Amino acid sequence: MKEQLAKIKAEALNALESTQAVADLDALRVKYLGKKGELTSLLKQMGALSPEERPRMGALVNEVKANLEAALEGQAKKLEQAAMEARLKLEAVDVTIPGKAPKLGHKHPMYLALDEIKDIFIGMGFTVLDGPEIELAELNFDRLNAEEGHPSRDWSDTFYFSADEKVMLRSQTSPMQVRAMDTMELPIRIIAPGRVYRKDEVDATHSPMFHQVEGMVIDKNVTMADLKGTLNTLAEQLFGKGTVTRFRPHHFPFTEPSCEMDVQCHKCGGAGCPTCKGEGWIEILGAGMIHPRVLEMAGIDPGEWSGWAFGMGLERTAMGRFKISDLRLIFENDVRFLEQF
Ligand code: 2NM
Repeated sequence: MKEQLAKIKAEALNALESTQAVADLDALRVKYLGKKGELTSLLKQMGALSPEERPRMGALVNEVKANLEAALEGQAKKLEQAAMEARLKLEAVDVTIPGKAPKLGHKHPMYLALDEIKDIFIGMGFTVLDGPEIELAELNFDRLNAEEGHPSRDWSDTFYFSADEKVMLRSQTSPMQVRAMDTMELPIRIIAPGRVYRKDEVDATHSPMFHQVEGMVIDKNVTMADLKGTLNTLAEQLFGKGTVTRFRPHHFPFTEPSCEMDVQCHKCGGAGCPTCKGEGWIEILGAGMIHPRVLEMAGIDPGEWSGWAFGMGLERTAMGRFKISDLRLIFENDVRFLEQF
């Protein structure tokens, strides 16, 4: 029986040492110390011993039991610690790994084009004005010499808010020029960039919302020469030194005389190519000397003051400069498109 006890002890300690997980320990506990375990069955055989041997054997079995319990506990601690160490290693945060750089956004191509034009005019002493997109038809049309019945006022071209056609989405930024004439001290040098709205069907070159930059100068002795000088400077700064321009007669209700400015095609130098659609010239903007009636309606004496004004569409200029073939790309805001600028 003694030998049996020694054998159980050796076996148990051996098995214990090679356990890898806490769960294995529970199995060993059941196997050796459980109700049907090997030590228990040994105790059950003690009836066969003499009364003198029984207590000594009992003490020996209890000693082995205590030894095994202590060994189980020790191994449990060891395994737990190993598991903890493994977990700590696994979950360790390496603070020396470089961080993920945040993805920075950037300006939309529309605003790159706009900021460039703003900078050019600010450099020439102009002030940039911002104003409402919901506008009075009075400021958008009447005060700009486009009276009742003017074709641009037709409801099929204009987003009115009600049948009386008094309030609308501005179709141009020129109402800002009227607001400037009403509120600012003369002389005035301003540009008014922003969104404008017209009832156009969407296609590669049209959108019911687009961007304009308009501008105006009112001072004493302002002439067409100032208009040409300033707009030639704009063309050179946008398209490069030596850019050739031409001014063609045109008609606008709010200017007299009126003109359109073309720049000679920078691609073919005027010979005609796909960029300029074989024309040799690319239309950039409309302009003119402010109509005396427009000045009068603002309470400005056209005998004392004169001025010039211009208006240009931003999308068309940006499309030419950034080689964008379809206007819709500008407004879809697909990042794969926007990332190219
Ligand atoms: C254009 C073309 C020509 C223009 C005129 C005025 C104002 F208010 F001073 F009379 N603002 N903008 C103007 C002149 C706009 O757009 C093609």
